[in-house]
Amino acid sequence: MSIVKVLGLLLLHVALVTPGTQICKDPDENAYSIITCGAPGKNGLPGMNGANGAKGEMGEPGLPGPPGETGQTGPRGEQGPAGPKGETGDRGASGPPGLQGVAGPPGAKGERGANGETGAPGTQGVAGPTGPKGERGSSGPSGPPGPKGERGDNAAPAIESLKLQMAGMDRRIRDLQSNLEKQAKALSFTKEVARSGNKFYIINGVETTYSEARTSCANAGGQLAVPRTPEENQAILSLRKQVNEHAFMGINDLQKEGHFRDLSGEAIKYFNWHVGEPNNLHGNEDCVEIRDDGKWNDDNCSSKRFFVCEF
Ligand code: MAN
Ligand code: CA
Ligand code: CA
Repeated sequence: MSIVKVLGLLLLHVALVTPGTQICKDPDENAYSIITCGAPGKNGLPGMNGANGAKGEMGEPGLPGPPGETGQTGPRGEQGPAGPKGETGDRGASGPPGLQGVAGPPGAKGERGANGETGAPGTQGVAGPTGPKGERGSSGPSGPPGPKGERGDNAAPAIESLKLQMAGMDRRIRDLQSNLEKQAKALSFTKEVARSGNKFYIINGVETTYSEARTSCANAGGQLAVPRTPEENQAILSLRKQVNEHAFMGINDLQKEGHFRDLSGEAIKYFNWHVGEPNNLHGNEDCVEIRDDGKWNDDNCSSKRFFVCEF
């Protein structure tokens, strides 16, 4: 509470105890005035100075003042810590040569050297066993003519004799030739003989087993016929037609099933099998026969058949 207010309240207390005074409040000044309700009094003496007010609040800090003057140089500080290690300097010049070192340990064994030069020939070895007889060499060149022989006997009679002999042989050959031509014509006259090239085929009209047929042909100086070409097959067929039955030929697979060979054991190269043949029916057909159409069939070797021989 301000000092003015305190003074006001004091005056009010006096007024309340003084008759003829009234306390009036000034609304603008929010203060109390003492109004004399009697005759106007004289102005009083000016009051005494009031006591000092309370200390005000601390103001804002002022602006910084100007820099002071440079002080005196301070004493020398203590030595600082060691700085970082510098970079490696340039390499120095070579020093003087050192003393000679001690000899090192022996090195590893070297590689094998090149072959030496050929030595002098050794002494002759013992002769080896006799080798096999070599093949006969080719004929050498003709030798020089021998010395002239002594004069012989007169050759004229011997030559005359030879001439006579040769003339006789000529006659015999001509007779044989004409005889053969006659026989060939006679054979061609029969239906049981056929010819293809230099081969004659003959059928004798006998039925027998394959084995006996083979023997019969051989005994006659021929063999069971083996057609090697369609022409020869045709010649054999012409004979088979004379008997109107199948006829054995010199082909079989007796040695190995399915491998048909001629009587010398050679595999045949010309075939004329009927469709479906050879079928080795019942597992028992190893001998070849020629059918009425010229085609071939394998049949049982024990069957009795006509057969054709070739000469
Ligand atoms: C008969 C025999 C056989 C032949 C057959 C064909 O059975 O001649 O060899 O394979 O006929 O049908
Ligand atoms: Ca067979
Ligand atoms: Ca058959």
